[in-house]
Amino acid sequence: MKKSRPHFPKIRRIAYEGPSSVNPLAFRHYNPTEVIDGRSLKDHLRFSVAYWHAFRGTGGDPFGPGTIVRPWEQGRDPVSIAKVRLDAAFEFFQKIESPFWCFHDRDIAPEGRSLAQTNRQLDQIVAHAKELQRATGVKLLWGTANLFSHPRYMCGAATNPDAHVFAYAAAQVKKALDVTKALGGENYVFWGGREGYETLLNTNLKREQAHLATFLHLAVDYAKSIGFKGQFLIEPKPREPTKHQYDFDVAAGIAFLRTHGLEKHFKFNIETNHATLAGHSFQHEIEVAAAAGMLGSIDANTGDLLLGWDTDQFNTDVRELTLAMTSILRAGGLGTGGFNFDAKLRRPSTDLEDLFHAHIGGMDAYALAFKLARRILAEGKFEQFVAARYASYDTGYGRDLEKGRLGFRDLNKLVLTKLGEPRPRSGKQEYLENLLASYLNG
Ligand code: XUL
Ligand code: CO
Repeated sequence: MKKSRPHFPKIRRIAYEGPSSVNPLAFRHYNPTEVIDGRSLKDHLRFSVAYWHAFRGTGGDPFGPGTIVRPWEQGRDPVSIAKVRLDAAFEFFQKIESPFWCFHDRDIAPEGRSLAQTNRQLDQIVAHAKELQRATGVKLLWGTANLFSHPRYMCGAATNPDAHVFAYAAAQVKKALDVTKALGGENYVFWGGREGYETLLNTNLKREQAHLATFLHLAVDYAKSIGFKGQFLIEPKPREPTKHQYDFDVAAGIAFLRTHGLEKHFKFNIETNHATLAGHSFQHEIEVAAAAGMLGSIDANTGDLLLGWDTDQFNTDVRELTLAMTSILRAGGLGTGGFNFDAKLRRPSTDLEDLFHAHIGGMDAYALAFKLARRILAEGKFEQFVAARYASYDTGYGRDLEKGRLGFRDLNKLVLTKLGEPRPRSGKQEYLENLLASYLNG
């Protein structure tokens, strides 16, 4: 492959310099080659760059257009620009030590005048991406289809009241699955962009949910028919863009999947900012998915406590990430998933270098959280505390109860003849919070 001029000429591959480094363009905690339990940190963490934010984000918001202008965004032919943009992206993936990337079909290639033309353009870009993946070793964590930007999807894709739009969305996802398979994607994500409603005055909720289930069944069937082995993931979000989205949170997602016989085929891609928009903590969503054996992958970002929307910021909150990591590690990790930085630069962060600062901060915070969580789990103090708290279910009538051997009559008799009044026991939250702080603060 022809070597072109670098797009980030002033920035070298980011090196690990250790916790005492003051170099803002170095890692302090993420050492990709560090081996832990026989696996490199790169393989443990499986970081991924989100193409839509890192390479299509311009800083635009509802009050004004983009502010971020990249030097490679030049020329008239959108397909040629898309190719150069991809070159810049792969240079970035390598320099930031990200082993994976993620994209929507429409992020990487422009829409044409017809679906056929759009697909041809996509094929050209995918051929280029395949070559870049081969040359750099960077892999595809997941692919997805953008079923929310184009006006045709203003009332949803799979949940659109017009069957014509459903059909179009199906054709688009068919192609996105072909493309994800061609690039060796390890997962495929459904985020329900506009799969929800603005008002019940014009909505048949039951029918829309049934259509969404049909759509997902068709995707599963098609994937099987082409031999796509990647994991399907649902990414819940409660609102924005629609007022009410059907995949509100992980619990709603599990109920939906089980209701429609889809639970064997899907896991969850949990996004921090989506969790908090739903009124949950990041760790809560991870625990709910893990309890159902459906923890799949993470969209790594955060919101802003003072803002009520999906601000998609880079997360450097080591406390929040350490709690999340303990839950992820306890659940046995993410399998084919990873940590995808679904996060964008703030509108005034216009330097090329800012893209590096942003990802370095996120990667370092996750790497530190990973190490802290491993220590916490290895020492087992929280596990022991929790185990002791539930110990009454391990023996005697408690165990019989868990095994389903006792009914209300038996329990009533037990209390009246033997047990009497329970003795309240402290939950010791403050003690536990101090214990957590002792790990975080050294
Ligand atoms: C939107 C969001 C999406 C999905 C992929 O809030 O998170 O970018 O991750 O469609
Ligand atoms: Co996301």
